[in-house]
Amino acid sequence: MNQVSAFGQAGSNNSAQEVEMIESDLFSAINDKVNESLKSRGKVNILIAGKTGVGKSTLINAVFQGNLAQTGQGRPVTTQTREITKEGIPVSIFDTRGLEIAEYKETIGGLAAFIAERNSDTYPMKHVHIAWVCISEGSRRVEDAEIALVSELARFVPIIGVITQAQSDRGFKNEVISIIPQVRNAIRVRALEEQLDSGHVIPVMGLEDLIDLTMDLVPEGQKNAMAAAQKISIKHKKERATKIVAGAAASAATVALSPIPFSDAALLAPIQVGMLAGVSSAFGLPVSKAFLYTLISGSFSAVAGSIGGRALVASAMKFIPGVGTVAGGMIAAGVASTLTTTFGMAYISVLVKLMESNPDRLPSAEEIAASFKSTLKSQAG
Ligand SMILES: Nc1nc2c(ncn2[C@@H]2O[C@H](COP(=O)(O)OP(=O)(O)O)[C@@H](O)[C@H]2O)c(=O)[nH]1
Ligand SMILES: [Mg+2]
Repeated sequence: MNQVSAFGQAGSNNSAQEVEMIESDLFSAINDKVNESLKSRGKVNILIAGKTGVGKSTLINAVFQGNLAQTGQGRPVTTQTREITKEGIPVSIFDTRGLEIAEYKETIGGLAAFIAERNSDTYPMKHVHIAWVCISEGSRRVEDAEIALVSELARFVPIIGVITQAQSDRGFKNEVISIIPQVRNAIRVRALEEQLDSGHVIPVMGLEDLIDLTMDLVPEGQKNAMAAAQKISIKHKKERATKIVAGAAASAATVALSPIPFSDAALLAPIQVGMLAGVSSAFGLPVSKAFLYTLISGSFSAVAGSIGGRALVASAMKFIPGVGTVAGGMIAAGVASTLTTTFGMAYISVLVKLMESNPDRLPSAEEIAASFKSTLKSQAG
């Protein structure tokens, strides 16, 4: 059996009672999976430290979704540190300045105490997971405050040296690494494109390298959140989402092995709904019940074809590959897993395509549903 036949079977006539059952299952699956996917995605906490004016806010806006530094909510956590957050974006930025002031030791002491406390919490989502220490290239100087900050923080958290407003290295990067060897690496970034006097425009640079290294250094439990919160690398979103699909495929195979007849549909649907929720959240989409509802009902209506009205959403359940076999009872483990993979990868390809074609904003639920619908339609033949 392939996906085509799964869709084919979906047209099989179910009694009204059966449709109702499926509908309520679908709603409870959506409810559960929205919460579950957000919970399992968690949140990543990033400290971004540097002197005022080095370009921290500009970097934050260039890297994260939602114009975070301008529009996020800030809340003081130490005298020189604000925690910036924004609803729906799974990151907390600890924006630290005050390295330029004479009493920088106080700044650093307060910050270290704050991180020490956070990172001794038993709950990993509380921890500060990584620090970006920003030094502007133009200054060509590593200050005592920066040296002191890094040596203090390196006890608690991996540190990346970020050389901001980069234009010409002339050995400064190696200097940074040799003066503060506790940094895992130093990365030269330019968060804004630059108009040179010659009229040349030099493009933004280094942000992908910064995200690659950050993805490497944050704990496994924070990688999905990091992939979701950043807007630089679709590659990382895709990689994390692919892992979620693989997990769902494995769960689907396990369910299909279950010896209880007729249980497959009921058990596979939540897995597949959960997979859609998980993939969406890895891509940084605002996962909500309404979003999933639009996605599922919208996507499957194409394939549902003749079925109209209220039965549409109910029947959506049956168009989830594998679930359509409800009438037939059990399906083979290999089939359940293959169908789940095909379905999940189709969804990922839709999101990648939409995000690549419009990198400046997130696609809406309706756009995603429409595109997913046409992809599924073409796959179903
Ligand atoms: N040309 C250029 N200007 C930058 C860059 N990053 C920051 N800036 C400018 O530097 C100034 C200070 O940046 P800001 O992000 O506010 O620094 P913060 O105090 O560290 O948050 C602003 O005028 C930014 O526009 C960059 O990569 N290139
Ligand atoms: Mg700032």
